[in-house]
Amino acid sequence: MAGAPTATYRVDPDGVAVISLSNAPVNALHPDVLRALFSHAAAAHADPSVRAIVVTGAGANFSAGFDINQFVSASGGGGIDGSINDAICAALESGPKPTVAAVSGVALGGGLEVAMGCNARVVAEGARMGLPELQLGIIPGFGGTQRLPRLVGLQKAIEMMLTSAPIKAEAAKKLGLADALAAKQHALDIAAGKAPRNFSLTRGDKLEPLGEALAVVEFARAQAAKRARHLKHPQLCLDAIQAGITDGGAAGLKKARGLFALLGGMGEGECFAAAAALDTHKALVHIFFAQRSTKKVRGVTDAGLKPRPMRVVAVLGGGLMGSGIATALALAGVDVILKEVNQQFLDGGMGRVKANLASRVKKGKMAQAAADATLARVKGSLDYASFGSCDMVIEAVIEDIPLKQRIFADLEAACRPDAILATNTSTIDIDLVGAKTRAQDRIVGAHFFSPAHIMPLLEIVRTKSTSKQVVLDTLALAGAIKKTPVVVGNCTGFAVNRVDAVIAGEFGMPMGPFRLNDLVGSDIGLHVGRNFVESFSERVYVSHLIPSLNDAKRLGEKTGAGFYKGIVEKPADLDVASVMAMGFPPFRGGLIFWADLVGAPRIVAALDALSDKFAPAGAGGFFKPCDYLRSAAAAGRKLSAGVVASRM
Ligand code: 3H9
Repeated sequence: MAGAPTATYRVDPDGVAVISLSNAPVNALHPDVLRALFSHAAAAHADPSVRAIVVTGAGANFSAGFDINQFVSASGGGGIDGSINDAICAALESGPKPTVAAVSGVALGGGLEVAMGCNARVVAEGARMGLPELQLGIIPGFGGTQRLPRLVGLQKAIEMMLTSAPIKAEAAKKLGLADALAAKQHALDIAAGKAPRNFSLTRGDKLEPLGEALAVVEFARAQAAKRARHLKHPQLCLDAIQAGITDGGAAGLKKARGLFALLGGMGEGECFAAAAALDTHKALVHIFFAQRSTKKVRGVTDAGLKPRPMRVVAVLGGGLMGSGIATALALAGVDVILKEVNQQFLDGGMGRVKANLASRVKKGKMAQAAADATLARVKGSLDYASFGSCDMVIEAVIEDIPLKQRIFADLEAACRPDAILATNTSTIDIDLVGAKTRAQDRIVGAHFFSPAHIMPLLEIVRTKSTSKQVVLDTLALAGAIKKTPVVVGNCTGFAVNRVDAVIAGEFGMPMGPFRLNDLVGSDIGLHVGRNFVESFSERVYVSHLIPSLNDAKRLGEKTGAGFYKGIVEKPADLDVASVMAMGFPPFRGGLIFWADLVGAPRIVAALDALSDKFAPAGAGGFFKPCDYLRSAAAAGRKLSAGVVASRM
């Protein structure tokens, strides 16, 4: 179990006091960590045996910044009084002893700001440093808006803040954000006057002359407004930077200061507090935690199981989807077998993988040698001969039920009994795909979004029979190939929604066929369908879906589930899916979060008005609010309070 958030302290025989930020896993700056940091620094300054101070992080990371949980919980500053920024100046920047930050892993947000408060930074290979606060809808609040421009120059600093992108150790050294290689020696060199002691709040050598600097800020303002005209917090960040340029670092710092205003304390912090008060901040913090929560699935990730390594994965089908999936796997170091039905299709698939990699090289995302090594991981195949080596197979052929069923039966014969058999189908019931397979527990949906090597979401669709181990393994694979997983129940969700939307919304029918089926009931549909098949067999084909819905007792609204139901484990999963697959703006927090901000009554009123306008006869059609929305509005209940309940 992780220990309580704190900072540890020791004084080494060479006279260097080492303060280590300690809050696993990423040394987030919980108020208790900050309190301990400042109190140890004060002790070190007061101790005559201490010649210099090194601030570092316990474990692999320096610090990932201020503890984001504090923005969610109202527990506030934990009793800290005074200003963090004043404390950084007094304890780290301008105290009697020189301070050096020893950075490894990540120094992000408040973590980098603490490091910049020190008189020098020593950065380990592979470290990443950045100010990603804008991604959370706030601005750097521990002096980053003032110190970063003075350390790396205004243009680079603005770019780092507005894009939230971290830079690597090598770039930090080139830019002047990192100073030297060995933290202790550097601290002692500063103490002995052999190396300069820099005060990043007041130095000005990297800043452009005033007129030029203001022009840079103006340009950045226009760019930020063009990129996202809805967003106010990038402008607030630029306000704070501008104040530092016109009035000096100390004055700018005051303007950027805001922790205590946010946490109910005493600071001024106009810009920070203004950003923190916006819904954008709440939405982005929600998405931060929601994305991480999708990796935790009750009954699976807490079941004491360990994910099995996925070293060899076969992909069936080298079309757009299959080649994208193969690319994503190979990029993560997985050995891939790409199978096609003939040489021409196989050449096409391999060509697409090659083109995907070439595009990354062209964009500067990877070197040619790395692309060649990645391509070498993908082996083409026209048969199942090598499938005995596979840990997993992902089928990505055309949406044809009999074809998929045949393939899954073949896979059962060709693969090891413990290999996972996954389908990338987006429209077909997974139970149907695997209907002719004996080992139902190893069948799972792995639904990628096109282009599969770029889109960040992976829907993991589990059936009633999919084993926990298989879900866990697929979750781990998602992590390895850098996808955000969302585990959903077996249904035809998004695709069904789209079909209904097109037919009802665009074509003008009052209701899409799937919603209509749920309203009438699958049992009625089955009965009517059989009659049709008997009477008009030359015109009507036998439905595979309706009988299986009946078998699963998914009769529609009368049993609470038909084509539609709540299919996710928690509302945040829908938020993540809407952001990562549908392009829903993250600064609105995802579909359900946003709907709760707006409120069910307002949404119902708007939908009713649209229904009246476009379906005055009363049918309501596409715009008619569903019963769930209407009942939430009537009861004053949040939508997120009820979007759970996979009844699998
Ligand atoms: C800030 O600093 C504001 C200041 O300027 C001024 C304030 C007044 N706090 O992502 P992972 C947790 S704002 C709390 O799965 P990875 C995370 O929730 C901050 N928790 O791992 C997860 O918990 P769990 C600015 C945090 O290796 C666990 O750590 N900083 C924080 O893929 C592992 O995270 C940022 O925006 C945090 N700051 O990526 C950086 N950071 O295991 C945000 C992480 O319970 N963090 N956790 O699900 C990141 O970008 C990534 O987490 C990081 C690791 C790159 C660090």
